[in-house]
Amino acid sequence: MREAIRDMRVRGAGRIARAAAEALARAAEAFRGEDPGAFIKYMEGVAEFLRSSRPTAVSLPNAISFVMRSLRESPPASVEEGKRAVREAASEFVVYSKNAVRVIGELGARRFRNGDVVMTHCHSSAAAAVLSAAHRMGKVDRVYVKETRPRLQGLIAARVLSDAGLDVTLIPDSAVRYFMKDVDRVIVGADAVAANGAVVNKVGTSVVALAAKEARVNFYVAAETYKFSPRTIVGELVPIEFRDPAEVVGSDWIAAHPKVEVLNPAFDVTPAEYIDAIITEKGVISPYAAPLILMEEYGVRTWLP
Ligand code: RUB
Repeated sequence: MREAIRDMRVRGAGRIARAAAEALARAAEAFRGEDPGAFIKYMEGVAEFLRSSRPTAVSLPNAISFVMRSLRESPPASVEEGKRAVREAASEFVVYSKNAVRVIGELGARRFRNGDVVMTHCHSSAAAAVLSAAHRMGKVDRVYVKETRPRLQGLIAARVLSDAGLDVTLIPDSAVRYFMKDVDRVIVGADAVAANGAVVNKVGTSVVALAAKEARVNFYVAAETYKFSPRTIVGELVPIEFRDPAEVVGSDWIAAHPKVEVLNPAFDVTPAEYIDAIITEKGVISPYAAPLILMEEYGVRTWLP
């Protein structure tokens, strides 16, 4: 699963989180032995290994911590009990996560008006849930989807939204400002939401936000509460993943141009002042209310794993 997440066969922050929870349950089942202490140590190792799959989507460590808390808070008396605790916590997370995406779809769709033309970036299941629900309510028919170089996740969004019945226009990333004048609202997903309301999402998101602000177009983020980053409460920054430059131009081109530096940041940061609302499963909030979500999820203590 770590390899599948690293090479993006499993991608998107929500899917990554659910896959990690399920991988913990599978790893627990595979444990052979009778010593609960050894089981916990083994699971801590698996958790650490999975946590290092990709650095940016905070849903990954949050999902892992959710499952591991079932062992930490009440240490099991037997390995069987430990396996059951992990299995139940993993399945609770997966059920919660899928339901959260559905609720976000319903809550988010209410923010749209009849005839709205929307733009999105990358493929986010949460943003797609909002667009599909808004379409079912007869509010949104047309959506601009950016191709999202270098990995072209926009093509996934284009397929998903077209299958949901929307009229999809696929555009190059560089055409975002050209088409913004035709757009009423933007919606994107999130890999992490910081305590200061900044949103980390697929690289290029902040450029869409800039163009939207200039054109006075509403900019929404669809994000489950497990994408809020507790570490940012104490001022830690969300690490931005830099991926293999070969994803940008191919390894042959890089080899043929040894003097050219090719960089491939996978995410960027959109500050709170560019965001009109964050749609969570617990309600639609201002980005400045991010600390309230973190407070509700993690309490007043500054929780660190
Ligand atoms: C995906 C991406 C998505 C968020 C939210 O990046 O930035 O917008 O993860 O997705 P990558 P979702 O393709 O590099 O994983 O709403 O599905 O969790």
